[in-house]
Amino acid sequence: MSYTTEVLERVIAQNPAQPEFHQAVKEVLESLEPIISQNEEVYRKDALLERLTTPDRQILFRVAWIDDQGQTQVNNCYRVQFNNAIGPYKGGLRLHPSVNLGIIKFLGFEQVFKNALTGLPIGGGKGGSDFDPKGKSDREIMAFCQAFMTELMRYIGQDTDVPAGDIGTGAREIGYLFGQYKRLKGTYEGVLTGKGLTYGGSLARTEATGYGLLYLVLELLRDHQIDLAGKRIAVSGSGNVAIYAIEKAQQLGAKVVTCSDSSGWVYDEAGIDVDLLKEVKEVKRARLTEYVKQRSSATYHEGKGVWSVKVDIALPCATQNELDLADAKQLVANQVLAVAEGANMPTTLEATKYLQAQGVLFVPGKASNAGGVAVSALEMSQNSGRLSWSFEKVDQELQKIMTNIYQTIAQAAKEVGCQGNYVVGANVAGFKKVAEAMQAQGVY
Ligand code: NDP
Ligand code: 2IT
Repeated sequence: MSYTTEVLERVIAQNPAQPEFHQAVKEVLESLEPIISQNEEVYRKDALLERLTTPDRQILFRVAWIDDQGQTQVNNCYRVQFNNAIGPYKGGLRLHPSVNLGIIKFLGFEQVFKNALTGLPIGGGKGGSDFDPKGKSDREIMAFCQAFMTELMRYIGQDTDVPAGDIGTGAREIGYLFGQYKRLKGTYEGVLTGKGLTYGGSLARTEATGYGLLYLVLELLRDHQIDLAGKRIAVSGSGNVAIYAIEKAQQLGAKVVTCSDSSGWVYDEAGIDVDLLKEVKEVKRARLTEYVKQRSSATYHEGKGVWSVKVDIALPCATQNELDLADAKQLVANQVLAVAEGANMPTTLEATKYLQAQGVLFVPGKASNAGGVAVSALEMSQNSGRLSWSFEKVDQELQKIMTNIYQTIAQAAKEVGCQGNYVVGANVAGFKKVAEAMQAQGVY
C-alpha cells in the first residue's frame, strides 16, 4: 500500500465520525502522491505525513454564560493548534451550532497549507464553539465571548497562537474577545486579528478575503486571456467574504446576480446592490427577505438554488460542501468558465473532480481565500511595529500576495505534470514549504 493511502486509512481509523476532516486530508494526500512517492523512504522514516495530519494540540473546554432570561447556558469550545512549523498558530474562530471537533480539525488542517501559500510566517490553527450567535442580544454575545476568552486565553498569545474571525465571528465578537484578553492578561498585545481600527486593527482586513478572492480570479483569468469585466457571477453566502467579493467583482466590471443565506437565496438581475446588502446584513443583521423588500429587481427563493443560475463564474462563499455534484453538473450545463472558492472546502470532492474533468478552471479555497489570513498577518506585523498602514498600502500588498499565490500554485502544478490542476498546485506548494521547515527543525 502506498504511504499516502496508509496514512489516510490511519487518519480515518483514528478520527472516527469526522467526515469533513477525512475529506480535507484525502484531497491533500491524493494530490501529494506524485511527490511523496519520489521520496517515500525518507518521508516514511520521518513519519512526516503522520505528523502533518495530526494536530500538535487539540484543546476542548466548556464555557458557561447567563442569557437574558437568567438561564445558564453551556457551550462546547475548541482550539486546534495544528502545525507551527513556519510561524505561530494562526486561524479563525467559528461560532455556529454545527461546530464540532471534526469541523475545527478540517479547518485547521486546511489553514496549515493556506497560510504557507501566503508566503508569510504563520502556522495553522482553528477554533470555535457550537454557540449560535443568531438572535442573541449584544449582551448575550458579550457574555459568551467573555466566558470563551476566560478559558481560551491560557492557550493563545501574540507569539504562540493568534485567532481571528470566521463564520459567526466578526468585528463585534473580536472586540469583546480582545477586551477580555486584555483585562485578564494585563498586556496590550496583538493576540487577535480582525480588530477594530481604533484598537490595533488593520485597514482592509474587513475587505481582505473577498477582495483577495477577486484579485486571484483576475490573475487566473488573465493567464487564460479571459476578461473579468462583463462576466456574470453567482456568489453564495451574504457574510463577510461574500459581501466584499461582490463589492470587488462589481468594481472590476462584473455583474453579481446572486447571494444567499442559510434560509434562502436572492436573484437580482440588475446586479446585487452591495450597499443595501451591507445595510441588511452588517447593520440590521436581518435575513435576505429584507433585501428583496427594498429591491424591485430582485426575487427571493427559499432553500438552495444559487448554482442553478446561468453564470460565467461561480464563487461559493458560505460554508463547506455547499456545492455538490448535482450543482457542478448544473453549472457545467450552463457553461461556467471558472469556480473559485471563497469559503473553506465549499465544493465536495466529487464536484471538484467533475468540474476539473469538464475543463472548468477551479481554484481551491486554501489558495483563493487566503487574502483574509494574509492581511491578518499584515495586522500582526503592524501591531509588532506599533504602526498602522494606509488602506492603499495594505490593499497593494494583498494584490501582490494573491497574484503570487496564483503564480505559485500554477507553477507547482506544472512541475508535477498536472498543469492547470490548482488543487494539486496548492497542496504541493503548501506541503513543500511546511515539510521542509518540519524536517529542518528535527523530530517533534
Ligand atoms: P459570516 O458568518 O460572515 O457569513 C457566513 C455566510 O454563510 C452567511 O451568509 C451564512 O448564512 C452562510 N452560512 C453559514 N453556514 C451556513 C450553512 N450551514 N448553510 C448555509 N449557509 C450558511 O462568515 P464568513 O463570510 O466570514 O465565512 C464564510 C466562509 O468563508 C466560511 O467557510 C469561512 O470559513 C470562510 N473564510 C472566511 C474568512 C474570513 O476572513 N472571514 C477567510 C477565509 C475563509 P446565515 O447568516 O443564514 O447563517
Ligand atoms: O479561514 C480563514 O482563513 C479565516 N477565517 C481567517 C483566519 C485569520 O487568521 O485571519
